[in-house]
Amino acid sequence: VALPVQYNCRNQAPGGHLVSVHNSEANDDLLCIVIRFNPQNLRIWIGGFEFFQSGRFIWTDGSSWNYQTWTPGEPNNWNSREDCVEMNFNHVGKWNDLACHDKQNYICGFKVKTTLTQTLGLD
Ligand SMILES: [Ca+2]
Ligand SMILES: [Ca+2]
Repeated sequence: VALPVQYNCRNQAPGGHLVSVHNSEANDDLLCIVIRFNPQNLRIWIGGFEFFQSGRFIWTDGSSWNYQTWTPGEPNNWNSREDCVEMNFNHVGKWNDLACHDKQNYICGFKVKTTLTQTLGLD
């Protein structure tokens, strides 16, 4: 899957991935982070992408696609070339499918629990 920013996340830390969103609270939290740290440009990649033009979306971290909050009319697969997912295009807090090679900010997620467990295990 052509998802360049995913590699940036992997380079930040082992197990890093683009953020996945599984409920409205997490979606609101994410929105708050973006508003706080980059209010001049709220559009941002999240870790969803369309699975081989199937119309089905999945997360880059392999977690289940159990929540979605699309902008009305999206995902529209514009020009048959939109397979990645961004947040805050036209509607604040909502998602849009977009061509994966577009340059944009992104948020990485890390499995904090796993890291903590492994660190404690070494003590
Ligand atoms: Ca698509
Ligand atoms: Ca779209």
